[in-house]
Amino acid sequence: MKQNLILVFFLCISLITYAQEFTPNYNEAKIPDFTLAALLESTQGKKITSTDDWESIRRPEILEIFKGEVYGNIPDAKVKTSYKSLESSTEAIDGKAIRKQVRITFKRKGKSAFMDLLIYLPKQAGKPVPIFVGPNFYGNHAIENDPEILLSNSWMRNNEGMGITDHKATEKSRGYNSHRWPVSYIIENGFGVATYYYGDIDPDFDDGFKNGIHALFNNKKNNDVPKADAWGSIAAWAWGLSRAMDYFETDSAIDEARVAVLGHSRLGKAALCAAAYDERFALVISNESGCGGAALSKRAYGETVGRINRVFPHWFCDNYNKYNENEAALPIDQHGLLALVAPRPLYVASAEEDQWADPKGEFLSLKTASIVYELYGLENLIAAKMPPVDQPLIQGHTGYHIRTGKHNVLKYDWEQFVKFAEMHLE
Ligand code: GTR
Repeated sequence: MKQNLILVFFLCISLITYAQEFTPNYNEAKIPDFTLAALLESTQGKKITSTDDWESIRRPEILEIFKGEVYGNIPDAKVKTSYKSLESSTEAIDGKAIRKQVRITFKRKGKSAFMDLLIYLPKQAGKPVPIFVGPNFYGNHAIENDPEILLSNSWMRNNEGMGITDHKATEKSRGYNSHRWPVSYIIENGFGVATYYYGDIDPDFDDGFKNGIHALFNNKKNNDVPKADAWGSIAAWAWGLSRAMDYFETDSAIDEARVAVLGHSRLGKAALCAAAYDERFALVISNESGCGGAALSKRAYGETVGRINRVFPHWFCDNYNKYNENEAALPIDQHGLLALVAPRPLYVASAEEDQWADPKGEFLSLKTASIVYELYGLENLIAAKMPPVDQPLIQGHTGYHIRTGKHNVLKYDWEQFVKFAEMHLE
């Protein structure tokens, strides 16, 4: 009897595992037929023919869908914010740059959280500079081999290669990701660059909203159970970007009207979310943001909504689970998110070997969103074909490239981002 029970138990476990096993589709012929929601038609069926109608009717409708069904709503409640300079220097990056490390502390109802913003600015600017801002994966100290960057003490995903065990960073990770952040190159081109460690705002694991910035907004009455449309981690990381923007507004060396927000992968999703929710960002760059970022979900190519929600249950709001293996029911696809960026310049980057993120789905999403740029009378990608690898396509306010290689951010990607930003922010 006991043996039979054990057998039944293992049978159940293997059935559950089998049911959850995921085989991505990489075959264009197997993509389901799908229809994308019309961007220029309201839910009531009204044709959107002017930018006024877009801004007053359709854009708010689409934004509400992303807040209610995808990334979740950021609470309205105010937090008390203060800034403290932790360190600064006018001799950074071989004397070419100013470095600032600013702690932004958030307080609410007796709880507090913080994010440390690392900023490099070109030295001889003579006027407020345009700046790139994006979150980073392994602490500010990992983005540049600069001994003065404060080593992060925040919870971190373990990474053997970087010497991160027990969720704590060590000196070994200093500068480890500098290939993703060519600070010197950015500075030489007249831009500032700022970053914060994403785990300061929300450690990247499912903790039921107990830590990071979520903790400040927990609703005790609700026994800390978030509502189905409450913000997940991506919206929290986006919130952090908006707090960086608040800081820029107080720093006279930075031109807050020329801020380019960018992110890679899950942080690319966060950058797009930030730009959709907060219109102060002047230019947006998505690097290989894939599923739940720039890519069309209804293609279900590579990573899918169901798979992302199961593996990363804390990233999106709970309502997003409705679309697991059910993309057809999505009231809007990710082209709607890109459209929310319009008319601000928008660049989407893919990599050939990053099929998991569906490069073609990222391109088609941008192309479809271009109809809103057209409404603004701006040159766009609406009639464009997907360009060959390593041949960036920039048409007015929209840009796209697919480069050779893997899921990563390389100097090549930054060269295109800087070129695009020079066209629009300089
Ligand atoms: C993957 C995830 C992707 C992407 C990536 C990353 O595991 O499936 O959606 O976000 O992580 O952020 O590196």
